[in-house]
Amino acid sequence: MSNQEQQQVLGEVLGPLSENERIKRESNFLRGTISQDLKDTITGGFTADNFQLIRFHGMYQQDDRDIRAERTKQKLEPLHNVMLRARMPGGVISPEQWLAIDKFATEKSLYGSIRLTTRQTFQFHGVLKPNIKLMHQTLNSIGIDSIATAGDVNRNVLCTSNPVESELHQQAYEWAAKISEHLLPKTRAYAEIWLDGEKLEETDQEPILGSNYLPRKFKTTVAIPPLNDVDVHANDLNFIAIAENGQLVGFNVLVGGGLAMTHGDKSTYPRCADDFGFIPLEKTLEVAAAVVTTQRDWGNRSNRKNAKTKYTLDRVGIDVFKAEVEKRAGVSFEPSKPYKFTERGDRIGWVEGIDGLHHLTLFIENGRLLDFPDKPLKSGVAEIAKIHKGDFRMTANQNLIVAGVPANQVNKIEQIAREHRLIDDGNSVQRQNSMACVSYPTCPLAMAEAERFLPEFVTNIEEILKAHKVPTQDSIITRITGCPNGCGRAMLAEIGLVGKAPGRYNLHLGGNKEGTRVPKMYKENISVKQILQDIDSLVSRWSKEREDKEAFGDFVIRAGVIDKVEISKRDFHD
Ligand code: SRM
Ligand code: SF4
Repeated sequence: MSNQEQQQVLGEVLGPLSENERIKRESNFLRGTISQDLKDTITGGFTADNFQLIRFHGMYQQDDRDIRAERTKQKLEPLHNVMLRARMPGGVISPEQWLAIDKFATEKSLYGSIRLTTRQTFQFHGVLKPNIKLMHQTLNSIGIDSIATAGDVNRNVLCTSNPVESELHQQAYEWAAKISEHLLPKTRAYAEIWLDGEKLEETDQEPILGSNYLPRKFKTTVAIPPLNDVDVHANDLNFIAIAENGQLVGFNVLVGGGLAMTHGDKSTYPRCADDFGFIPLEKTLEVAAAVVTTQRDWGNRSNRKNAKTKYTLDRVGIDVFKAEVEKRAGVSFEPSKPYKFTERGDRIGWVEGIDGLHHLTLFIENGRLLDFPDKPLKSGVAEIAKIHKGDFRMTANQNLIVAGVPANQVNKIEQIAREHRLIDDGNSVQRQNSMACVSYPTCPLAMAEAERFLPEFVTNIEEILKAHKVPTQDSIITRITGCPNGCGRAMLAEIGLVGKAPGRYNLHLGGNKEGTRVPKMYKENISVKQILQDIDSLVSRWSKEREDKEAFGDFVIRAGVIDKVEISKRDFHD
């Protein structure tokens, strides 16, 4: 049944299909005319539909917004380049792969950085057209691709990072990789265009995604309680690992999370995922495919702002959606098995795994790995990669784990990390629990600074906490996002700033430590000075009135400063 027929069955016709639907339909399974565009030396950019289609191949066309006006004045086109986002299920990368991506970023990108993202992978920023094919071929030579890390498909599958409980982590990671493979586009377009793959006679087939792909981006995680380091409620589909005697036996399935909204549009809102119930391990791939195909067929293809799974659930009803998934997967969800998330951030520093290996989580502020004048972070990781025998794990909080270190290498790796300021004892717990999206200068959608503003903002928060004598081990999960798309996951923070205009943000309060509650808007479109004044007076009250170890996000709700968001559709905007 087509999407429109399905919508009629559900009693609704949602309007004419969006332009993106035409682009996908006419793309010949995501090929478009990308190959021709690549040879066009008149422009550094991609033209017409290809601008959108390269996203399905893991790239976005960008330009440096800091120099855009100056180039326009000089009658030059913007300095078009691409940002590439790699596919790294579970964020696992070997030292050999690391050294190769480090070399490419240094030699062939405009910024020279490796940017760890909030979805456990890395991005190159600023790759010019003549280097794009080389980039894909370099990645391919080390077993990395960027298929489906953007566009209307299932994105990079996340998995809880820290391999302390090694066996369970290994099993969960293997499922993340299997789910990623299962839901991946099957078109040969990527191989043909970037890797000069052979053109086959037979037509491509997309049994799960369909020839029109999904109505919108789709995000999946595998989480291992009690850690919610992947922030499940930002995702369409989540598999919560349930273990018995240290062995994975199945998953609780959570559907319909997502954080984006549009300023001034009340039909959009951040939303936590709903619990569908427990499934045994052997049903995992069927359930993943059933959720994806239900969203594929029922998602809104007319209005992209209401197209994600969270809106489909609220439109058709959670029970109707769940029943359809059960039918398609041939499964009945059992009642969810008990589990509890207790924390979110990464455990910075060393931990010893049950297998006796050691794991070092490095705090990388904003995920930006670059050689800063006083902090040669990128070189530091490369030096570690030269001697490290385990692997690296990128976390969903933009940090990096040096995983699987034998006892006799701990001191050496620690020494390198300290020499390059990858370990800095001066970083407060507050700083380690703060995060921002990329925003300026590369993000075309940015409305206010985020990554470049975060360090200074955190210093201000640290001063406020100190002035009110908040114990140093206590912190407030603080996140900044340069626009309401929410890439820095401010919509699951205790204090969330959402960019409105340069120097102005909406201030949200009331998320919790576990990441299971969306914060509500406290004040709209206010200056940084006003934000700091408000936080100062609220922290002052919190320090005096908090109960026992009450967290800031819980306090502001109990004290009546802000209302609790229980059901987003009902509570978020009221
Ligand atoms: Fe994002 C678009 C960066 C995680 C919601 N995001 C973008 C783009 C590509 C801008 C664009 O469309 O041209 C940004 C590129 C900036 C740059 O220069 O690098 C961008 N998003 C990022 C990253 C790099 C932020 C970071 O600081 O780490 C994250 C990359 C993740 C990855 O590796 O795949 C990133 N984006 C997120 C998250 C958080 C998450 O998934 O945990 C969200 C909110 C969760 C969600 O999806 O609801 C998020 N990004 C968006 C949206 C809004 C989607 C929507 O539902 O409407 C957009 C805009 C869009 O899709 O139209 C967007
Ligand atoms: Fe860009 Fe907005 Fe995402 Fe920040 S939240 S990276 S400004 S799209």
